[in-house]
Amino acid sequence: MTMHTTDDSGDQVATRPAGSGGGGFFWALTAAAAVLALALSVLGLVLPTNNGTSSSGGGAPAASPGAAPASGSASTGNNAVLDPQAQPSADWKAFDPTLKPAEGGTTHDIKLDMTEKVMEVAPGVTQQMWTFGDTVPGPVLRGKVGDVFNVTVTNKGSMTHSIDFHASQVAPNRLMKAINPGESLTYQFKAEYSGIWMYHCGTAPALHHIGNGMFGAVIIDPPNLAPVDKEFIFVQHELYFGPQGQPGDYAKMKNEAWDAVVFNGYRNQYVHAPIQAEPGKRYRAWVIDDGPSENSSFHIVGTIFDTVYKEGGYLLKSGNELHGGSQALDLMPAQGGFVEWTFAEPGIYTMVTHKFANVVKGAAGLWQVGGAPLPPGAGGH
Ligand SMILES: [Cu+2]
Repeated sequence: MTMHTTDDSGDQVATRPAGSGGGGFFWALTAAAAVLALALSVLGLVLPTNNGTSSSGGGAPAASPGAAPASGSASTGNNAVLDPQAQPSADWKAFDPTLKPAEGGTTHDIKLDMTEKVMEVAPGVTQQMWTFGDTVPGPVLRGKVGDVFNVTVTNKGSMTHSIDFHASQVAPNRLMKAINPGESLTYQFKAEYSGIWMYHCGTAPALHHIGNGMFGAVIIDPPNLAPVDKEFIFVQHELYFGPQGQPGDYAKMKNEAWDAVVFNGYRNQYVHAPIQAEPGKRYRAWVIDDGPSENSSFHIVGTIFDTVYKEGGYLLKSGNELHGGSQALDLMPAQGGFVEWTFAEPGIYTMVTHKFANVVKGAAGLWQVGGAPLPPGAGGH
């Protein structure tokens, strides 16, 4: 059995001061948050039964709408605050982590709209995200080495954006240029190298545009990629809550003061919507850290990765002569790779970034393997 320990501070979530009338720091203890408690209990962490839990809103979402901050403005002080009692809304749907194979053909004609969309990013918290393709993260583009991508990007929002494909080698001033509202740009590139590559808006301040949702991944399969039973995509990134329904807080972004670290856009997403899998099957997860600022140490409790590919090469291959295995894929912002593994037996397996301060901030998910019963509080979506 895998044992994890943590120090006694590993079980609390500190949220920022609630602002006017908020009464200072609001300590949301995980004992009150069933889903988080569950994620941690699966990890074998001991939760306090606790004391001193305060609530700023009697169960109502602890947030209030405020004036829309201009891009680049400082915090307005009335940002949304996580309510540990909140659950995902009834019509919330998880971001499907299933990754499809690359489409056939060597030319990919893709249309990508830049939009501003209010979406739920955590239970009880909605934000106006700036997106590629109406989702956070944006859609995965996938092909093979040598493929050509013709991506026509149209700005359907109200502010200027741009796009930067790390999979490309181009003059930034030619293609990563400003796309004003209503304008389009066709960004053509040839995928000359394999890997999982970040794409993002690069309009100043890029920190705000990336921190508010404008990122995604391009996957260029390495030659002779081994077959697996199923592939998945996990984009780790941070969330910096602004006022309810408004863009994320730029001052927090500058201070690396994230409210949540998540996989694929939503806090504890795959605790609310556990991923289905079967023992004995071979899985591959492509993982990229789209930041903008925090690192990742991707780990699935109870498994060992027998194959690891990172930033263009294999660190480890199944069947290696040293019988080497891997426990975590370490990524800095804008790095990516994939891991492969099998689940040894039915059960509930938790995936995390093994930087545990971020596990209690939403970087946790569950794999429901072989139909094993879920712990109380998990699932439902
Ligand atoms: Cu932008």
